[in-house]
Amino acid sequence: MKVTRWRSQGHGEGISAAREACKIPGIGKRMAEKIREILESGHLRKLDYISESVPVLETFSNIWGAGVKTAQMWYQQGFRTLDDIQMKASLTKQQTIGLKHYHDFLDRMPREEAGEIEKTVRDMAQSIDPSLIAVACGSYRRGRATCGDVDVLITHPDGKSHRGVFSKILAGLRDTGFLTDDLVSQEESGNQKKYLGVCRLPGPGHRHRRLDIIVVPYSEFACALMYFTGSAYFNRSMRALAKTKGMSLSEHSLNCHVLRKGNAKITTGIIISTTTEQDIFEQLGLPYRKPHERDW
Ligand code: 8GT
Ligand code: MN
Ligand code: MN
Repeated sequence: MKVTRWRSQGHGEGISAAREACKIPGIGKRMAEKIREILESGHLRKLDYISESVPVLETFSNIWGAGVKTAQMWYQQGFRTLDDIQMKASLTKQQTIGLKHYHDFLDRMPREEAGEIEKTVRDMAQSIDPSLIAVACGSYRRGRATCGDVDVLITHPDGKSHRGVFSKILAGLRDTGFLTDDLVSQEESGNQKKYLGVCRLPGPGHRHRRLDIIVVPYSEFACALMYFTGSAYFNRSMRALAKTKGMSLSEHSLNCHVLRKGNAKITTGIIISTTTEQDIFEQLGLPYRKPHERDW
């Protein structure tokens, strides 16, 4: 980055020496050093480093399973391209899958395809138990035209027959070749079970798609449905609102009489029974919002 002239904001005069810069309140030794470098060379090397690294870090952190820290580490190891990563980086199992499907995962699928994936999972679930409920949440339920992945939520209205179906559904979907890779085979959160993986619809021309499958007890269905529908921003503001009312909202339940000290919960409070999303809105004193009105 070329800097031809440096003017400090609000000080009018151009700065001619780092010594002068030091006198400006708030400018310490490090900033003064940078000013000196710019004055002497018309250039700040650190900015070159940042502007060169940003697109590379973005490319790297778009690999599923690689965060900003991993991307920075790879950059520091001298890697600059996905080929470098492929040949030289040491990858976790998830990052290997992420790299293999790099372009497929970045490509958002048309909602019609998400609908077919939802149906494939639902058909498999209902071949195991016809009463199982399976709905795609996330961006699909919010009515988006394209989806980054498919988030299928599964439950059973009798409150108990959801138990044991998680592994059966996955086994069934593996046997038909629909599931191609597992990222997280089983993540448990209380009574909820979550699978994160990769699927591909049969027939030519289909790409690999990210698929999440979550099985929950029916008593948690409404809260899970709302949580996995999102958007993440919507969820955050709903949780913040609940907090202001001495309540708490999670993917498991809506609780009241929650005692907090600062940000810390002292008591978990009492679970309010919620059968539908409407119940949650009502308990929070809000008018109902359809999924497509939660897309912000
Ligand atoms: P997408 O089309 O990019 O997949 O958009 P999405 O369907 O809205 O996002 P997602 O990553 O598939 O997550 C599904 C829902 O889970 C989100 O809408 C959001 O409401 C909820 N969710 C959170 N927190 C988190 C989180 O930390 N990670 C993920 N993956 N999902 C979260 O509220
Ligand atoms: Mn999604
Ligand atoms: Mn998801």
